[in-house]
Amino acid sequence: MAIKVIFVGPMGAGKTTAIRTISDFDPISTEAKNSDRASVDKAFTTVAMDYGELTLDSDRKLTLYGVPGQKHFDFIWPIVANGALGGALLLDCSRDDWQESLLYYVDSFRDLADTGSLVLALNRAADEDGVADSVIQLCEKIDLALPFFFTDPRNKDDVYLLLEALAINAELDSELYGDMH
Ligand SMILES: Nc1nc2c(ncn2[C@@H]2O[C@H](COP(=O)(O)OP(=O)(O)O)[C@@H](O)[C@H]2O)c(=O)[nH]1
Ligand SMILES: [Mg+2]
Repeated sequence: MAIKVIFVGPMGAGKTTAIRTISDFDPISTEAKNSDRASVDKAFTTVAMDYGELTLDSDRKLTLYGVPGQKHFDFIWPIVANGALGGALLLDCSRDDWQESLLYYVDSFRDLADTGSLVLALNRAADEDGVADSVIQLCEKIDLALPFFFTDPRNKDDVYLLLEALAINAELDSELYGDMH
């Protein structure tokens, strides 16, 4: 069985790095060459996506998708999110606009966020307490309780932690709500 997990967030947040850190093979990346959006299929093969896999056991593997972060690719986001167990939203907290990005991407992936299968991966946070306070405030504002972790996408244990959090949330969600979503 293949279980799909997506990595989202702005450019430079660490999506490709996170997939590379845990994938069984060097992630396959497509190049952005084509801005023709007339055909989604065509666009899908030509936007900058990463793909990797993490084998769990003999009959389960995670398929890992890095979603192109640029806003002009946002038409592809719901397609990539379709059927995903969950997603990690990666943010580079050393950037001045990380809070804005958080709100923007959570809104874009609200369906995942509402089912509890979106976790925040906070990278490059110099002041973790300050960032944590800001995240809690932002989540209150948008009426969501998102799990968040301070991570370095180059660190295997950090990326595994994100996956575990997603798996636990997905399991709880289906136990509590069944197929309601
Ligand atoms: N110091 C540091 N570097 C990071 C971190 N996350 C990513 N990087 C580096 O930032 C660069 C951009 O990351 P990348 O994975 O390409 O970002 P993407 O655009 O989201 O795919 C890479 O050179 C990473 O090694 C982090 O938490 N700390
Ligand atoms: Mg990338």
